[in-house]
Amino acid sequence: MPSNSLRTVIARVRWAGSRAIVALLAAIVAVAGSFAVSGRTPSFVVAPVDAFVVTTTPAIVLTFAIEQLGRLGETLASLVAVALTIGLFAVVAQFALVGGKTLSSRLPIPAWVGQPAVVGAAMALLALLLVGDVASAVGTAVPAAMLVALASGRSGGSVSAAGVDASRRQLLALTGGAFGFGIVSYAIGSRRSSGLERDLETDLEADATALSKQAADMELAVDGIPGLVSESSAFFTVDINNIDPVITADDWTLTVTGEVDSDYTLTYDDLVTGDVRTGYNTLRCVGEQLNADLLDNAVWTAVPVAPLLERAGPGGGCECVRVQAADGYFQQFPLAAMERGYLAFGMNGTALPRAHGHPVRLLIPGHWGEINVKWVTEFEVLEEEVDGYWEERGWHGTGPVNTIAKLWTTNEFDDGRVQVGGHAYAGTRGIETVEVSTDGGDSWTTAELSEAFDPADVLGDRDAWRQWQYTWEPPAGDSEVVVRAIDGTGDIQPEEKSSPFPSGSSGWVRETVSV
Ligand SMILES: Nc1nc2c(c(=O)[nH]1)N[C@H]1C(S)=C(S)[C@@H](COP(=O)(O)O)O[C@H]1N2
Ligand SMILES: [Mo]
Repeated sequence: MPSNSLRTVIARVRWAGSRAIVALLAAIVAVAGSFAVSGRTPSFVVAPVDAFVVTTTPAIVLTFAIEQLGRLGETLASLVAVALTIGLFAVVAQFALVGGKTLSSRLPIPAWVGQPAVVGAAMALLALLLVGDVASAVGTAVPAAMLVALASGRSGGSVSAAGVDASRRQLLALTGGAFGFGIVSYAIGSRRSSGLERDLETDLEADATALSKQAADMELAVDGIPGLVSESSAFFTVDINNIDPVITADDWTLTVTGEVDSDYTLTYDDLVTGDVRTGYNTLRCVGEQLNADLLDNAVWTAVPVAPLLERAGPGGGCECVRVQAADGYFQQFPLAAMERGYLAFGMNGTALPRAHGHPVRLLIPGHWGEINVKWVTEFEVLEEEVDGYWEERGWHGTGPVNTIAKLWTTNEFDDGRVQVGGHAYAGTRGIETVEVSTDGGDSWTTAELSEAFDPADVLGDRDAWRQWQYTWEPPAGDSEVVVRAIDGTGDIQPEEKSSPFPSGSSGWVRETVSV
């Protein structure tokens, strides 16, 4: 009977089509539910997929993303990770829908019970495999099961025995519902994940506040450039993963191991009762474009690394250490640099924010941002040198930072004068002078500089930026403004341009000013 078999085929296709849509919607609400429960933490089911995406992305693509895309690259990577996770859950949901139907036909339970139960269980199992977190797993299972239950066909008020067999109108309603649930989950999840940061001792906070005030008093009056101390929330972040580790101060330990006389493990309370210092320190990322702003300064609360290393009695053939972090990041660099480093647990008068390495990060004065390892967990003294995370990908990020004068703002005054300004930084060499040319580099004038911080207030001598400004009356037409810094050793910032990869951008910043 051809018409009958045709009907069967149509019915099959419809069931397959609506099943695929229901599986996709179930996956969307499952992932959203996990976010509502976990927020941006490693318990969110997207976290391991995100880490997988980052580690399997070829170095050349990563370099492009860092150099050319910056924040946008991070957002794209996040979206790819979310899409892949939803895809993974959808495939599993698809099998679970079929399995649920088969199960119902074998057992005396209706499909509209069997399918939601099996889909819910499958989502929970997948979440457990991915993140091993029961709350997150329940967060995926409940909304997915509910969605499948709602999708179970009801004709004329009676529940269809066939299970998922949604009409087009029903599918539309479910799609709307799933996206609505996604938005609500996003809002709930975004509000979580704070509150794990400890209060700093009040006296440490007072020291930090005093240094912030002092910096504010030293600032030049220039519109459009950042202050001398960056707010923690505005301080740039660069991470290998889009989802930061969650480590409480009580859970944190640091192990000093490898080629040492005796290993030991330090707790947070051991650390903060050490030789605590408060001071300015500037970080700059090796991956930033010449005139970009992956450069910030904060007031850190920290203890020196040297006595902590000394306590273990470091040996080994290379005079070098590998530092490991909770996000799988690692760096290797000389003991000599480590011995001038700090372990920071406070930033601008509060506990170190999660984005900046809560509860403890390294600060290695004068070196590129990448060796300032966040969420630090282990120092391993080595016998032989090994590559760090970024060295494995072709970067040379462990050397001292390049000298840079940034031109971040141009202000035109009513009287016809023009002001240019920005920040300058040269690591532990310090900034001595900033010079400005308004004729393309033929002649140079000294710019006004913000007063240098007292080295006693800086973690790492002179390792803090300064502000500069220059105001003049330009002739009508175009002026080519060029800016360069001279560091504390008297070296002029090199003129030659180089791109960030592999050793950091350098060269003079040039800008055409037209009046
Ligand atoms: N554990 C860990 N530490 C890390 C990174 C990272 O991805 N993981 N990124 C590094 C890089 S490349 C830079 S530039 C600095 C940035 O520090 P910030 O995010 O606090 O500004 O952290 C460094 N420390
Ligand atoms: Mo970096």
